[in-house]
Amino acid sequence: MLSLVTANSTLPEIGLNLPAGDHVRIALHGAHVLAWQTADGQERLYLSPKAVLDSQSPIRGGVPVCFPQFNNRVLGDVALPKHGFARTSLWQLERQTASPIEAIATLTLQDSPQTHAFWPCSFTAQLQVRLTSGQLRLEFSVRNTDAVAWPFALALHTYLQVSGITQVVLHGLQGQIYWDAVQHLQDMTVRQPQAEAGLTFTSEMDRVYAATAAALPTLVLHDKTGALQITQSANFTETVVWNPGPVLCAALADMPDDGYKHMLCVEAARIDAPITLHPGESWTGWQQLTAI
Ligand code: TA6
Repeated sequence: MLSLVTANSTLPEIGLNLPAGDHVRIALHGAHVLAWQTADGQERLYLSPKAVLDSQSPIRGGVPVCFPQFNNRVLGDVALPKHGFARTSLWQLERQTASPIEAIATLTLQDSPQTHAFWPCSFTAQLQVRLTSGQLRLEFSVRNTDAVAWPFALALHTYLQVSGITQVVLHGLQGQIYWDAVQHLQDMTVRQPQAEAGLTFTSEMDRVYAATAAALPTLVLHDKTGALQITQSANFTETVVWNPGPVLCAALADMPDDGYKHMLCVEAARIDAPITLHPGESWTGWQQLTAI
């Protein structure tokens, strides 16, 4: 038995395990990946010790699935909750498979009276979580089961665990054009290219980098404990890099004051050009994390 379902009374979750020790925990609430440990025992994702695990609230850390809206960037006429409703919806475990070399869980969210209270659209969304040795791959798909077309935006809002935010360096974004939400929150037209080869973190950062197919980022996060390669499918046209820094972090009720020192969000996102799906059409995109 290489994978198992566990029942936590407040937050039902699934565990995926490999014989060498790689391990993933996924909550059905939000199809939220809570933790990913590699065989060396290292936890690769950050989950806030103050995260609210009540099956209602967004969970601070792990991998929130932000759908069908990113942040508060309104889609059409519908006012959706920040980062959409997928992260606070109860998903179903569709299937689970395991072999000595990989363990996979597929979770599904379908429109329902609960989702219609936020968004009047019919859809089936899936998150496939695939664990192999030293690697975690998250594949999100969505199908329009409606009679009309609708747009959506999306992010896999991955919180990576770091040993110390001021000591890590993110490589792979040099030359990429970005919007800086800390400096230019009110003006998304201000864009600039990333000058440095290695991005370092000394204060709050909230940037949306363009990731064109021609220059698809293969990012490498260097930490003193090792390195992590981060890749995403070309149809995720942006990469978001976020760290709240000390001031914003202290204002987040579900973060310890020094939580910002131990996390960095590197998100595969589709923000600037939302996708319009026509009836019967599907979209699939992925993010992959590899310990190197
Ligand atoms: O992806 C970065 C971001 O959009 C930031 O602007 C920040 O608000 C963050 O997400 C976290 O959002 P949350 O709603 O989870 O507090």
